[in-house]
Amino acid sequence: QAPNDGVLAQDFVRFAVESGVLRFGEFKTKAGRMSPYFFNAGLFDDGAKLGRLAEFYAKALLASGIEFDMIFGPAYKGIPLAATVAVELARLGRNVPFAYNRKEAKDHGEGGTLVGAPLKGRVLIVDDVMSAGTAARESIALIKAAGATPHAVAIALDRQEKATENGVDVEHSAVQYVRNQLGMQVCAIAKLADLLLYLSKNGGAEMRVHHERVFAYRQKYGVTE
Ligand code: OMP
Repeated sequence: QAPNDGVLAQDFVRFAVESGVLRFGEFKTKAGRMSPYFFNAGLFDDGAKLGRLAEFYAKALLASGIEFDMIFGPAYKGIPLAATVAVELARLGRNVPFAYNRKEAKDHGEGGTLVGAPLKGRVLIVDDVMSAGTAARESIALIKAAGATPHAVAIALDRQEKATENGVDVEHSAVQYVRNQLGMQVCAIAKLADLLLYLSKNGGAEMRVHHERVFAYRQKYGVTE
């Protein structure tokens, strides 16, 4: 991990909380857990916020040293993310091809489900959040089917919680599975541990309550790093 990771992660958590993208309350996750926090990347909903978000991804990626030949954005939420990250990387001097998929196959015009550059070489998947890893598995299968190599994943937030397999909690997180079992590299701008650090450092009674709840959630569903 690059030495500036901690600073970038803290800046990012602050940005997400202040933009109202990272919220506190009671939310049901895709895996059916009641979570005291939720990160909704769809709320980076204007040009300035989206541009800043892309800057965080690009900086985290460059600091990670991960090598890749192209970028893939899984439909739907991954599409604007991957597109803006590709633009930002080009701005920083690292221009790479970019592709995304449709959820529905098109039977006229150009046809198929893939749009953009042909999938080949080491592909970097850009997505929002990884919890149980369902979304990542779908992208990996799609990239393999196209004859390319799913090489790395970039996400904004690693929730660091137990993955589920056939509805049952397992001991590892989705990110750990992708790293250790699939041998892929993962770059997360921030993770649950960074959120807890932010909540513990940024005083105020309200933040203390959030910290307690998020901490209790990690005790129940979290994994060790
Ligand atoms: P997995 O596909 O199970 O890894 O869950 C990731 C997806 O969960 C994301 O792509 C979102 O649709 C959703 N999600 C969030 O966006 N933010 C969260 O904080 C938590 C989830 C979630 O449902 O787990």
